[in-house]
Amino acid sequence: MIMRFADIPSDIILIIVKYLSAQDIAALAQTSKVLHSLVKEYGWSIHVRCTSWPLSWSLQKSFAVWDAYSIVRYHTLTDHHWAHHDCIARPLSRKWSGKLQPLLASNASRLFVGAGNTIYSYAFTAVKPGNTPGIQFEGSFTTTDRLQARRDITSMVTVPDGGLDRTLYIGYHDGALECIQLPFSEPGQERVSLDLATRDRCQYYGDDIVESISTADRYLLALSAGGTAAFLDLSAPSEPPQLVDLKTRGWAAYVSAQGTPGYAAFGLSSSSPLVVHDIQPSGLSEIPSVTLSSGSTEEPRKPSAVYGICGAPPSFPWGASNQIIVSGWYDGLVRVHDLRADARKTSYPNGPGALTPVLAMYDPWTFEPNYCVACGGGSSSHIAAGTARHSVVALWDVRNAKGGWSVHGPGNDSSPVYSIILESSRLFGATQSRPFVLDFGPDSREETYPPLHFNHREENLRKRDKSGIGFYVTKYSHGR
Ligand SMILES: *[C@@H]1O[C@H](CO)[C@@H](O)[C@H](O)[C@H]1NC(C)=O
Ligand SMILES: CC(=O)N[C@H]1CO[C@H](CO)[C@@H](O)[C@@H]1O
Repeated sequence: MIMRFADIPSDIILIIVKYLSAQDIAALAQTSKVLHSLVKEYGWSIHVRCTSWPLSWSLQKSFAVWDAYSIVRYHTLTDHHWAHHDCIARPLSRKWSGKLQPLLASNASRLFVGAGNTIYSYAFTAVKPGNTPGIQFEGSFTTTDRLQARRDITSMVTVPDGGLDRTLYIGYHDGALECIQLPFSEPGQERVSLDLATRDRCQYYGDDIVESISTADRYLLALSAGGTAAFLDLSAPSEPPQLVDLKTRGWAAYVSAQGTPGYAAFGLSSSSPLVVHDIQPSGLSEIPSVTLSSGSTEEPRKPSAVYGICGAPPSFPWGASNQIIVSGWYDGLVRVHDLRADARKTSYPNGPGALTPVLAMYDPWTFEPNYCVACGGGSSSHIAAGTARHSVVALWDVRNAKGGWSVHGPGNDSSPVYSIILESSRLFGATQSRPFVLDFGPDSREETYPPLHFNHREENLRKRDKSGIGFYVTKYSHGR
């Protein structure tokens, strides 16, 4: 007996839908009125449930109220824009005076920019389908009354605070670490002074710079420039932190709490600049369990430095795993190590094993150090690196790592990109002069972003892009 497709019961079709791509489901919906309404009613929501989507803090509030079709449409158009290197480049504020080393942090409600003694807060707006979620300037806060390099913010992360989404851990140049809950203020109010009397500043490092902070679940890990790690359990706030001396210049800390054991990864200046310490029930291990090597076979290993470390998102193409570590190196390479790989070469007896990278990438046109790395983007398959010069962000799709490309930030500052956050459709970055966004999502409008007030010196921000919303920026591909 020949069964016609139209005779297949709807519940069977909906089981098949689970395995289809968005494009296939859209094609299915075009074949008949019955299938069109079946897809409209159930198909898209099944697809949304069965797909592991890229993380997007700035979209989360809108997606919570959007219908399934609108969410799939947004992601599909975003992935298409990523594939075509098509984004809107836009500054989020006017140029700062002086050269700052800003930091970015975000949660489901806000993007925070810490620069000098100021924390700028940008709120993510919830919008109806067909619009794109906005990023609006909310206000700014100052951590000291006077501008003083010693009091500058040098590291910053968000921590869960029961949904208020206004709590940050901040590390300073003078060695202080503090937890700040930003107060509510009038919208748009600038430079609201944070009352020092009510703040709880801890000084675990003496006057050593707090170079990097990372947090996961209940753990907070801070690393000083002098190479001391402070490991805190936020669920036991009265306990003093565990201090681990890494005995070399410290740059980057990254903590992962999922899986057993969790671990801390450190970026250092050393001949073994990237090391992993396990988190044991008794605390952070004093010695590394594995060193992550550059992959170079030269012996002895040349000293290098690792400035940025991140993990992979749950929807990464290699599978959800906390065992993937992405790092940005001084020698211009971005390396990816997989702790699951068993090709550990023990280079010195009784020492920790050394793991070689599973992937290494670089921008062949500028061998600049990488200051920061992030993972996510379209299809969750991208790695981004903020490089040391010309506000260049380098991007690679791990499914085709040879096809990388780079883009200069809007304003084209002759500055490093100090900090980046990568979501599905948006890359937030910050140079010495300004925070900016590269937006790969659809439907952006002028009102999506904070209004721009330029001063006459910003000649690199005169030329608008073809959308008229962003600015013309230089892009180039890494291939010949
Ligand atoms: C940005 O700077 C680079 C090099 O510094 C230059 O090649 C490029 O043309 C500039 N792009 C724009 C849009 O000004
Ligand atoms: C990047 C980051 O730390 N995001 C946090 C923002 O806040 C949410 C809760 O609202 C946390 O789950 C995220 O981890």
